[in-house]
Order: sequence, then C-alpha cells, then structure tokens
Amino acid sequence: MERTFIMLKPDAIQRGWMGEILGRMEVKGYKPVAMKFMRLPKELAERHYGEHKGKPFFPNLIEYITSGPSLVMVWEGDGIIAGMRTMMGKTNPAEAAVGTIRGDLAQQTGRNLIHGSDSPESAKREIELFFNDYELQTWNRSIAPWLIE
Ligand code: DAT
Ligand code: MG
Repeated sequence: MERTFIMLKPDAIQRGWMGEILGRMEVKGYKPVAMKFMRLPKELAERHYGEHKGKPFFPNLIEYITSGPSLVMVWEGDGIIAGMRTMMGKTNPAEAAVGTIRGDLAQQTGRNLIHGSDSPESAKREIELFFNDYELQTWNRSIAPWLIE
C-alpha cells in the first residue's frame, strides 16, 4: 500500500483546522501511520524544501514554516500520493477547486495550510527525513475489506 508524507503547516494549527483536515482524510478511509507535533528546526525546513532553495519566495517560506508547531504525518492508502494532492488542491488556494482543502479553507500560496508529497520519490525522501522506522506503525483495521477490495 502506498504511503505519503503530509504536514499541516503552522497556519492550519493556528487557525484550528487540524480536526477538519484530519477528518477529511479519515472519512476518505486513509490510514494514519505516524504523527508528530513539532516546530521544524530551520535546518530541517531547509532540507525539506531543498528543491526551492534560491527561489525568491524561499526565505519567506522558511520563516512561515518554522514560525510555530506543525503536525507532521505519514498516511497510507490506495494511490494516496495523487489522491492527497487532489484533496489538497492547487498550490495557490485562489486557483484551487472548491471542495479541496486549499480551495475551501485558504486564500494565499504563502498560507496554504498543508503539504503533501508530489511523487513516490519525494514521499520516500520526506518520510525518511522526518521519521525513524520505529515511529511508523504497521497496523490493520477490521474495516479494511470494506475499503480495499
Ligand atoms: P506544493 O506545496 O503544492 O507542493 P511547491 O512544492 O511548488 O507546492 O511549493 C512549496 C511551497 O512553497 C508552497 O506550498 C508554497 C510555497 N510557494 C511555492 N511557490 C510559491 C510562489 N510562487 N510564491 C510564494 N510561495 C510559493
Ligand atoms: Mg511540493
């Protein structure tokens, strides 16, 4: 089963949207594998967003992402990497579809609430960056056959 790295950014925590966003992931049937509530150290934030280093928005991005606690997580599900990108909506919330997390709950790219891995390669890299093996829970739910045929 596919795994992805999800982070509820400091604005999601400050605005009280943890429950709403986690609720959307739960009703979809996705399964949590790991969660940590943490304020990202600057070095970790810079490594996580390494692909954007040098871009004009990079300093603001690092300042925002390290400004308060985030909820960092690993979730599992069938096609969850693409599925979560769809549920999140476009990077710019002004362009994100109604019904998506960013489309419904945010206004600006610099305050877009949530991060989700964009490919299997980034999912693997990001999960390894934030979690040790022993922090990832392998567990089964009795409802699994009602979600995955
Ligand atoms: P996503 O978060 O949808 O994967 P991304 O990887 O291109 O988007 O960028 C990472 C974050 O950087 C994004 O959530 C917000 C910020 N960002 C990206 N492009 C930006 C821009 N043009 N102006 C300001 N912030 C930007
Ligand atoms: Mg990205």
